[in-house]
Amino acid sequence: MTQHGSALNFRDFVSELLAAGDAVDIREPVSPTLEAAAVTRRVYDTRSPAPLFSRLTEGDEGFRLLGAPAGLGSCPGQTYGRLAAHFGLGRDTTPRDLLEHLVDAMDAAPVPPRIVPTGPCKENVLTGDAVDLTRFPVPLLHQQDGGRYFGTYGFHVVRTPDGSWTSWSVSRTMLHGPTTLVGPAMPQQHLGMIHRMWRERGERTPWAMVLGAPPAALAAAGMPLPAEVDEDGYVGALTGTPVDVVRTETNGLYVPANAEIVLEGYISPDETAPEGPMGEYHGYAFSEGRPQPVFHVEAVTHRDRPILPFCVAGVPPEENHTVWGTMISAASLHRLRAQGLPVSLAWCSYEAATCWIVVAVDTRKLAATGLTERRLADAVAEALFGSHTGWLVPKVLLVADDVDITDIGQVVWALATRHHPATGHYVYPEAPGIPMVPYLTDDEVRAGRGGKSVVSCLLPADFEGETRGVTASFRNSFPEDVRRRVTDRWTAYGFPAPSGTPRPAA
Ligand SMILES: Cc1cc2nc3c(=O)[nH]c(=O)nc-3n(C[C@H](O)[C@H](O)[C@H](O)COP(=O)(O)O)c2cc1C
Ligand SMILES: [Mn+2]
Repeated sequence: MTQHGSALNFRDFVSELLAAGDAVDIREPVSPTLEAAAVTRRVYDTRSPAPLFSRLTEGDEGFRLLGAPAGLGSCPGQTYGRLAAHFGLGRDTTPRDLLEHLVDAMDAAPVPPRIVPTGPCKENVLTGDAVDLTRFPVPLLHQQDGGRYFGTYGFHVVRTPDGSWTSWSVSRTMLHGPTTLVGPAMPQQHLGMIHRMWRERGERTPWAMVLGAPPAALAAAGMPLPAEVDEDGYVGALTGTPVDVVRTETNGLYVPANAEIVLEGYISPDETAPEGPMGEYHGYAFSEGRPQPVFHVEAVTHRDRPILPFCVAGVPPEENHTVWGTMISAASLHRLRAQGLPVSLAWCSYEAATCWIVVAVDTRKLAATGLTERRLADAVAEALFGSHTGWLVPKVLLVADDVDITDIGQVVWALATRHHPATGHYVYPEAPGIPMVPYLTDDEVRAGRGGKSVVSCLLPADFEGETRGVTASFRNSFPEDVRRRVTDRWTAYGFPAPSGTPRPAA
């Protein structure tokens, strides 16, 4: 018996999407060389169902691919349905409810995984000469890429030498040879930190990579939880169930028992190989690859007819925005609240490609703090830019919480009408940040600092507990009886019935 449900079983997740019409089983032959990725890119752009490629022109018979595993939907009221399914939540879940769910689990006691003797991931066990990654239909994702990417929607498993901390984290891996992968392990990310601990001992880093993982586990592996926090315990708290894990064949690590594909091996202490370029989360492909650590695969285990999920990184919305951005939003919201700041929500607008986070300021609480705008901006900058989560996002927008910050239209309106260009802009040249942000100068990339800002869309009145003017909108410009009469008689006027939830008015 293996555990079930869309949060803790990838195969069930795919079945649920198919049943809901949010995935399409493609039986036409499709090439993993650019064609599958082109379909997936168009799926993101058109908000179409996720493509399950069941017949590929390369790779072993029966091996499958799933594109856009957390792409957005076009059904009104179900925009976030595929993402919500990662957590076993309803297809109509709102970003606000999802964030509160993720934040609550950060405060809950971790629920450690449960070790089980075996599971579906052991249906096929390949070791020694049988290990050959090219049996899989490894996709070429963009014509400018330096290679095929095996791991764009899977997570690394590593453990500290003293065994005290197990890390699950998402980071890309490119096919390098039949038994090797190559990919980044940035020193600020937990994969890089733990790899360094082994290197300093002169040892190989025991490593595994999990593909087609329980969707809640994948999302948690893409979440900037603090160092020394085990993502597996967070998944248990989040889903209310310990994750079933099995021991690897070769290196003593533990991996989700029902994963589609597990790669086992080690990260070489010193060997590197060129990796990239690849179209990236910010929406650009830069022209050069870089030397990165080599991952040696000594065993592969997989389910029958395995499904390899993948993300085609680039302009929004793809999984770097829908999953990574959402998980950063939750971790940042938790951090801001923990610092006692008057914050009601935080949201990495998907359209901003995880390069800004909007923070909704609770204006009723703000006035009571007595903070000036400068001191609020500094306090938010200190809370975020000094943390693992805030390292990832260079810009912070402060917006009063009369605005629904999960609605990009309202954020643009607030930015245009409330941000004062002379006084509302605070820069933090010393703040550390991810060096991948496209606009950073060479010096900033080398220093790993700068290019970070807080942009205030707060009005002076917000600091005094007052409101300036009244929003001229359906909600505020008409008395309730007129609004009700208009909505009740909508079809009688001759309009089609509004589909889904109306866009919330400010
Ligand atoms: C689809 C997806 C792809 C990602 N690709 C990378 C990547 O290639 N490199 C990287 O450092 N982080 C990548 N991330 C972000 C990390 O997973 C994230 O920052 C996470 O917090 C890292 O784990 P850690 O906090 O345990 O270090 C990706 C996230 C997602 C959801
Ligand atoms: Mn971590």
